[in-house]
Amino acid sequence: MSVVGIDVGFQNCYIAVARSGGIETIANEYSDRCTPAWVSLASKNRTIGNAAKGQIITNFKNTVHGFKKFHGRAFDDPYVQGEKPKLPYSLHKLASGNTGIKVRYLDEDKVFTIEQVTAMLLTKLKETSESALKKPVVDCVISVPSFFTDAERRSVMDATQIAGLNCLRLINDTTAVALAYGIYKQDLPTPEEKPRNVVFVDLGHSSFQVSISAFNKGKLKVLATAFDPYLGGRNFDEALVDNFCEEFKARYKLNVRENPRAILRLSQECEKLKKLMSANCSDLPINIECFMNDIDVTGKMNRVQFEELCAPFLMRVEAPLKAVMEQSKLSRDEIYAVEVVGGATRIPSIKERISKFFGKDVSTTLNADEAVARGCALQCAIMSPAFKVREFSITDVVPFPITLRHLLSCKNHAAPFSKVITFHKKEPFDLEAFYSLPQELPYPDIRIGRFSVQNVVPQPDGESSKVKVKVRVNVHGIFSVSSASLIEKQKGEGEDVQMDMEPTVQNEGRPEDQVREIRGMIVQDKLEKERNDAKNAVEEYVYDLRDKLCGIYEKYTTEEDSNRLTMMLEDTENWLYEEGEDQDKQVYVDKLEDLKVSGLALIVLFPIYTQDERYQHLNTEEM
Ligand code: ATP
Ligand code: K
Ligand code: MG
Repeated sequence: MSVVGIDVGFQNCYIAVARSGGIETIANEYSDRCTPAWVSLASKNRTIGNAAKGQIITNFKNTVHGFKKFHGRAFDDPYVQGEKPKLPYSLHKLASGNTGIKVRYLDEDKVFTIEQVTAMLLTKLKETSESALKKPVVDCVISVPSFFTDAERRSVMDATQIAGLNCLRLINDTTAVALAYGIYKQDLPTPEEKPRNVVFVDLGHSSFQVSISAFNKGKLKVLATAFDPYLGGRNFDEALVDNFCEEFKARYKLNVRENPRAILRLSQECEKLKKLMSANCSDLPINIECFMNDIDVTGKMNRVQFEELCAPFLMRVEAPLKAVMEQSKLSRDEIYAVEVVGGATRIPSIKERISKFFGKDVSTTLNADEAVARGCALQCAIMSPAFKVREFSITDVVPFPITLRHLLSCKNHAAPFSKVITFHKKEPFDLEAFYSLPQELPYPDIRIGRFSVQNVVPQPDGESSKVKVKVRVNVHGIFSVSSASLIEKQKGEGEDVQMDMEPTVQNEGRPEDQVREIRGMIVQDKLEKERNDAKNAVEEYVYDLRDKLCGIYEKYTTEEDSNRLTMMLEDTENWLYEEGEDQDKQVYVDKLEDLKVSGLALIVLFPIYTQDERYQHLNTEEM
């Protein structure tokens, strides 16, 4: 069993695994511990992560990023509609009403569901963990924002299934951080003592999350969560982009907004500038060569100007802090520490505001980028029978009240939980669950799901039967009707008989077809890689033999033969750029064979050897 924790960020993904030495954040094939949440589709293959991010300028229409919050969202949702004009790729309304992504892949127009796109990203993260652990990875724990609702969580679970992962738990970002904070603390209060209350703040690229957890030895209880689902580092980048778009319009007469490539380059530069400004107060330059219409642009900004520009966003930091404190009913002096994580908490004025609100310095004892992934891996380790880690119990909250005919859970109801509700019915019936307070949700869709309770019959005397329905919010934070039973009254003194029934869930299509499609894409990527490798082998052979002709082979070759060989290599090279640019794998394999076997090389080189020896010699390419 694998012990893997994955932080799937809006921008950055991190993986932590359990090895004998403990929990470790691992690096991908670029020796980078951060894998960008990017997927790029192309005419031959897909690239994912760092390689996909590298495609953004050349293949921007088919390079997908910033999709995390499309999970579970209707295409008509205001958030989706608001994002649409900002994206270099196209969104598409699916038959279900959900948001899909439209790209060109294998020279065809294709629409992928968000679950598939996230599954592509997850398969990459799965591979990275498999090469680190040197064994198959299936079991894992994955983080989601605490404000993700039922539909979003179900959608992420579907994505994990499509990717061939078994997600043992979807854990809230800030809860994962709380676990990473608490599990190794030796000095937590005993269960009888007053708990230690710690505030966790995570400001990522797309969202702002705050929670308060109460710690005692061996356990943590989340007391409250609050968030601004629309405040993150990206807002600061966008403010800078807006600023420079205006400036470049005035100074260079450039209409940057009309050029998606220029916008993408500017965004990248603005993000760099923003990060530099976290460490510098003085003027910092922005320079982009050949930005648009062959014009080089320059600009500058300092921290004071930046803070002025971003004042509307900075002002939004306080509300969630206030909300979480109010819900927890704690006073500020009952807060032991305020731990901040997430890349955007590195912005000095963000830290200042948090610290001013709580009247204490913020703590940065956790790794701001990796704490979520580490928490996920710890949760996975706790759930894994194969790994020894100290017991630590987590009680989370359901941030939004749920209604099922009558109110089921209040705000911040402990999670997971189960409840039994009794109905009096003569026939099968449907139950509909929804969120009670639409104004608190990040989007207007309050539906959770419809559930059918079948096989309900009246009592022998024609009266209604008592039906007990068990509902639960599971470890993933997902609501379900988990069981139903009909109570049959017995005449006289007899005990009532309980008959169990299987309630059916009526949520939309399951992801089997999508699983098949993703598997097909993985095969396609593999084939494309082999094709590319075969092409590269021809190219390498050309370079290699050319080098050797002027090197170690020189003294064995007559000038005439050498010239003929050089010509042959040049022809091959030209072929690679023209006709041979885009051939099937077998064509390259044959070409290489030709070069090696029937090529002039064999006949003219090494007259001291026999034909067989020469062949062998060239094949092993040693001297
Ligand atoms: P989310 O949590 O919203 O899903 P994420 O987990 O991908 O997003 P993080 O990796 O926590 O986000 O943070 C990324 C953000 O932090 C980006 O906006 C990035 O520009 C910003 N960031 C990183 N380093 C710095 C820095 N030194 N100064 C300012 N911002 C920074
Ligand atoms: K992250
Ligand atoms: Mg994050």
